[in-house]
Amino acid sequence: MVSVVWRNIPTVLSVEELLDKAFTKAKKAGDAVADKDRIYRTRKQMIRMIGSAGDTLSATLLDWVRRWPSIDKMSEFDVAMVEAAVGCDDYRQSLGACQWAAGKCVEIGHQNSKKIRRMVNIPPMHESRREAYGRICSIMGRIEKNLEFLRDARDTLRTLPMIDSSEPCLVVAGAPNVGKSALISSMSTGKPEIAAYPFTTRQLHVGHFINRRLKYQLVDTPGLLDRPMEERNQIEMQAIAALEHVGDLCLFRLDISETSGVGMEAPNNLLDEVASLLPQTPILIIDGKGDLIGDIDADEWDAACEMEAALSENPEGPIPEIRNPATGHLVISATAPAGIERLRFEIVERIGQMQETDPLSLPEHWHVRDDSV
Ligand SMILES: Nc1nc2c(ncn2[C@@H]2O[C@H](COP(=O)(O)OP(=O)(O)O)[C@@H](O)[C@H]2O)c(=O)[nH]1
Ligand SMILES: [Mg+2]
Repeated sequence: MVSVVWRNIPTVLSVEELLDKAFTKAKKAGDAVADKDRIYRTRKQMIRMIGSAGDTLSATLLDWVRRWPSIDKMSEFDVAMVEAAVGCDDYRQSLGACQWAAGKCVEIGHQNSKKIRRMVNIPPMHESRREAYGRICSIMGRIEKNLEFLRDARDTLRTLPMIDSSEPCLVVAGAPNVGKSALISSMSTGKPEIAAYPFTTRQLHVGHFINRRLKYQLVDTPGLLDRPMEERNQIEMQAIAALEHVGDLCLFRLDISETSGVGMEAPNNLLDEVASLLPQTPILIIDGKGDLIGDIDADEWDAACEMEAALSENPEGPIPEIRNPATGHLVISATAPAGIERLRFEIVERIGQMQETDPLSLPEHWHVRDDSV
């Protein structure tokens, strides 16, 4: 299952633009015909024009059908995103309409060319060409709504998060303002991409880091896991179910510093809720904003920050581990930064253990040579 690169879906022209492109090309094809005999010349010209218009339209439409990702080949996560963003039925139907129109345009070309081939007078040839153009226009008129749908869908789909379900994926959850996005930024190679879930106006971050050739993806969940159950609609629940399948591990960020203004009770309720929404995903609880936690010994904290800073010079150096004496959770700070490398280490270990269940099994796409044949 390959993840969809939403940015690569091609632009879809409007019916008017598409017809303009096809008829302009057809006119050029007709003009290029040379023959001394007027009847021969006209016949050839008309046949060329019809053929060229039909072929241009059908090739363009089929190219879109081929390049727009097929729902049947998408991961569960991508299907849930398409369903929530634009609706899978309309998506399928619109591409199906393009396919149908492509076939029709070629068919019209063939039918009218056949007629023109048998004609001996010039005026009916022109008439038949005009008729073919009229039929083509009417076919295209019938898919106008579908093309409009695809044009709008493209704008929406391009903002969706891209997650490769064959690589590890970490879902970052926690209350608003707890520092989820900051965590993703501090763990990611390069700048995280900004994406959007279809049901929230808040932007989400998608980052990744590479460890031993595995790409660990980190996804934010704004507005998805941090809202009360009763406010969620069915589409959102589907997306959460998809996160459950794509997420190997959930990083739950607790904000136990005083800054977020909520007591411990609210985040604990949220943690229970996240655990019930993602029943099969192991949850790693981390205490965020470590720089603001009073319980941690200041000297120990400073030493950890120094060790963490030294890692950028010497990646093989010791990785500091800070735990909150009050909770026992790993402590991190995106601003210091501190605890980030320990968290990374922990993630890689955990995911490694999960994948070790059958050491003889090869990843899905690996080829096994069978020497017995
Ligand atoms: N002091 C401190 N502030 C942080 C830390 N992580 C995030 N913040 C701040 O907390 C605020 C919310 O962070 P953000 O990542 O946007 O939270 P999100 O809503 O969970 O994505 C921002 O102003 C961050 O600068 C941290 O480790 N320490
Ligand atoms: Mg955020």
